[in-house]
Amino acid sequence: MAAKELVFSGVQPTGNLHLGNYLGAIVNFVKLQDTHNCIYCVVDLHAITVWQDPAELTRTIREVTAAFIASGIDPKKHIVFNQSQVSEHAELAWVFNCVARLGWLNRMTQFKEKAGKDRENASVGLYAYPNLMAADILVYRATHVPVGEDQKQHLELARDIAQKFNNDFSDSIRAHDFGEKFFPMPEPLITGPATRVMSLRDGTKKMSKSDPSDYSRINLTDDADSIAQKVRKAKTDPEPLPSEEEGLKNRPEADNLVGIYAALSGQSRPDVLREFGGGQFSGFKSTLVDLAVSKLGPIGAEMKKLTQDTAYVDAVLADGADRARVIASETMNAVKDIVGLIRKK
Ligand code: AQP
Repeated sequence: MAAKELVFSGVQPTGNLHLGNYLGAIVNFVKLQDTHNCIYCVVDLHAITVWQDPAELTRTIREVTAAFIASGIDPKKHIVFNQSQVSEHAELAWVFNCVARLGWLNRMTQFKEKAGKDRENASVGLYAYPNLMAADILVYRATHVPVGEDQKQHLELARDIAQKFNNDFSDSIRAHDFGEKFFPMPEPLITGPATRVMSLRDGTKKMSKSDPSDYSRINLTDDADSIAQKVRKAKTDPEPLPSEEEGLKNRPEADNLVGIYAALSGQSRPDVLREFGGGQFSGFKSTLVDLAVSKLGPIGAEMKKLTQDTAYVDAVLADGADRARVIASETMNAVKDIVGLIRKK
């Protein structure tokens, strides 16, 4: 089976979706629909690697689905579903638990950051998270994975797992007529001027759902007043904006706001600096507020509308899961044959 180009990516339903999720990932999901077959997943099994309130989890699964649709993802042309409805993700993850090496997982910086000092108390799921992520991608034998910069290391691990599986089972892969390699090497797509959106309160920290300060991020459901307040309060420095990119060095907050403006307006950073270079932040921030409200306002409004129609959202997820399962079960059957597990035929 030759690998065709296929896009897969996921977003965790773990709280407020923010501008980082939108610019780092969802905007690119939308663009790729024109050129690729795409599978976009609400990765709820990843969410429970940290305890989630059950009712809140159900709500956020629907909210992320609504964000996908409100941002312009077409669930009829492409596939949108939640991970737990396709059990092959968890099944393949187990096989990958047996392929990946402890040493590989020990190097994952996200686990170290999330587990913090109390590592003994972190869930086993949080530690094995990258193996499940590799399974998410490879159960569709996806070739391209649009993600933000923070997911680069996990993508490299998925490639290592694909390669080790292909090597460990090379004779069996050939014997079963799957060619030389069963899994493709998934390529990360980390593109655009905002692959790492930083906190509005601290330009050296990633904008994140779990930051205790709501002023650190712009949520997709924020209204115009909140967006305006957050942008006006965003940390900056006393210097005017530079006219060239070189002038953004060692100015993380300025760099972040310019990147956000560029990504929202569809311009390059040099274009933005040509327009605003030499000016004060106050003027730049006012224009940024107008831009952010005009881009995010309609998405937030549509999300609110969609989340009220739970029957519609649940039907989208069920339909997507049915279509995803067809592909995933084919891969899982092949994996069982390759590994030597007996399955019902
Ligand atoms: N700040 C960011 N800049 C650019 N891209 C980002 N992504 C997340 N934060 C940024 C990208 O969004 C996609 C979905 O992320 P996720 O929900 O799966 O997980 P996350 O990275 O754990 O999100 P958070 O906000 O950072 O959550 P916490 O606070 O729990 O750590 C991914 O493609 C990710 O790269």
